This record gives sequence, C-alpha cells and structure tokens, in this order.
Amino acid sequence: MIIKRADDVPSSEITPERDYLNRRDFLRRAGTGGVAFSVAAPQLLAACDRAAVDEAGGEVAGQETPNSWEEITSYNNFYEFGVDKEDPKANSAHFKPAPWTVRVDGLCGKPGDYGYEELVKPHKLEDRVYRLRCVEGWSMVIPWQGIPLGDMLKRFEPAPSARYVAFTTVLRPKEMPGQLRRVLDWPYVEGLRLDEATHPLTLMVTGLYGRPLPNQNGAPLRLMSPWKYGFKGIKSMVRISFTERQPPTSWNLSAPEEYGFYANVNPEVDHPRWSQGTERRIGEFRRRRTLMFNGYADQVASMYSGMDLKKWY
Ligand SMILES: Nc1nc2c(c(=O)[nH]1)N[C@H]1C(S)=C(S)[C@@H](COP(=O)(O)O)O[C@H]1N2
Ligand SMILES: [Mo]
Repeated sequence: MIIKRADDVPSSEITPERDYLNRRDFLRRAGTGGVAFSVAAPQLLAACDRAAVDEAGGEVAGQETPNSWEEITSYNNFYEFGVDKEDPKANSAHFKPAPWTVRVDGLCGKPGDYGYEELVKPHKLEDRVYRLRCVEGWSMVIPWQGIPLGDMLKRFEPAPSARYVAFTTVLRPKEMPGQLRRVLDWPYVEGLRLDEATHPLTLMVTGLYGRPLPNQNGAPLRLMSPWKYGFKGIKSMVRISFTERQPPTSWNLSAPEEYGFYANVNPEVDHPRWSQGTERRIGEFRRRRTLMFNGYADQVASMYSGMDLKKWY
C-alpha cells in the first residue's frame, strides 16, 4: 500500500495531537469525498483497509509480545519536549529526574513533600505488561515496572470526602524546551476518580523492562491506567492532590469536545474526527480491532455501570 501511515505524517507546532490525520480518516475521505486520486482508488483502499483490520490479536490483555526497548523509548508523546514522536528522546537528555520531590496535598491525613525514595522504597516493584493505546490510533505493548497506585495513595490517608485525585507534571521550561511554546497550557494536568486511581490495575510507573524510566517516558514517576487512552498517563509527576470536585485535565481544557475526563478506551465512541474502532501496533502494518476498555472490561466495567459512556467519554 502506498498510503502514508497516519503516525508517519509529520506533525508540527500547529498540528498537536488533536489535529492528527489518521489513516481511517484519510480512507473515509478517499471513499466519500470525491477526491480524485484515481477512479479505482476508493474501492482499492476500502478493500485494503478491510484486509488490514484484525482482532486485537486474539491475545489476552497483558500476555502480548512486548514492543522493543528501542520502539518504546524512541516513539513518544511528551509535548514538554516537543510535539513530534522523536522529539522527547532527542530533547530530554538534559532533564534531571533526580533528586525528585512530590507534593501531596488536599483532602488527606498525611499531606507533605515526599522525596522519591520515601515514596518508592516501602513498596515492592511489580512488573506488568500493559498495552498503551493512544487516542491517535496507535498502540504499544510495554513491560512496565511500578507500584499499584492505590497502595501508595493509602499511605497518605485519603479523607472520606476525597472523590478524585489530581496530578500535575513538573514545570521546568529550562529543561523542557516544549514548555516554551504554548501548545498546551503548562503544566500538564490530569486526574482520576478515586476508585479508578486505587483500582489494582492502576500503576505508579517507575521503570520499564526492569530498568529506570527513561526521561522520554516520564521519569521518574508517571501514571498508567491501562483501560484509558494514553494521554491519561501523566508523566514526570510532581503533585498529587485529593479533591472533592472533578479536577481539570489538560487535553479536555484544550479541546473539550474531543477529549473527555474519563477517556476510557471505547471503540464505539468515535473521536469527532476519526474512528476509534481500530489501532495500529507500532512495528506492524495491519490494523487491529480496538477492544472495549482496552481489553480490561471484565476488571473495570463495573466502575461505570449506569453511566452513559457516550456522554461520559
Ligand atoms: N506530561 C505529559 N504527560 C503525557 C503526555 C504529554 O505530552 N505530557 N502525553 C500523553 C500521551 S498523549 C501519551 S499517548 C502517553 C505516551 O507515553 P509514552 O511516550 O511513554 O508511550 O503519554 C501521555 N502523558
Ligand atoms: Mo496519546
């Protein structure tokens, strides 16, 4: 196929994540928009697309072959270091992930400034292979290492009134050249409902492939809730706040009609400008079918029972 893959289309300052043109979008346009590639092109492309779509592998979530270290650390989204996939690796060499302090505040019994060692040492690191599914339509299988976030949060004694947890990325324009551009309103912020944050699948990530987290992947601490789109996985975290109200989140602030607070992987809820029904695994060409809750429906669906998932996207 001669179609340029969506994730190979170069982005630039004026094409942040939301302006990403994915292949399906391209195909749909080729099929319906009367774009004159050639008379045969629309049918050919449609057939090609069908053939390229496969199940999510028939693989059990968590038991897929991981992507390589090279793939995981050289194809990244981390706008603080630039908006192109190769920018975070190229521009993060001078970032200092140590020493590191996280401020814990809000509705909890043990607020304070916690050093990295203090946060991590009391816990046993766990290895978990989770697929990261980016809202842009690509995915990777990553052997994360980290701590179940709930185990860490328990130590701060969340108050009964705490219903959400808000997270903030470090603001360091001198070390993060992307923060000199107003692509997003810095610092990057994210949040989870308390039950999501303390769900046993949610990890505070400290490493991958059993090694410390590289800067481009969010050193020294980043979030990972595997049933949500990648953008919920806030990197280089410096603040954890327990709140009563739903906290603001960066992508929702930037484009509220495109990115909701929940951001659960749901193939039935299209992004306003492209389908979310399939994904391309980095390193492959075919598209696989995206699974409900990224394959974790059995474990997480009950947290959303009674919610209209089209409304609460
Ligand atoms: N602070 C911060 N966190 C971030 C982002 C970002 O730009 N800044 N990008 C998000 C997006 S869109 C994705 S898909 C994942 C990518 O994680 P990875 O580069 O480790 O694969 O990080 C998320 N966390
Ligand atoms: Mo993403």
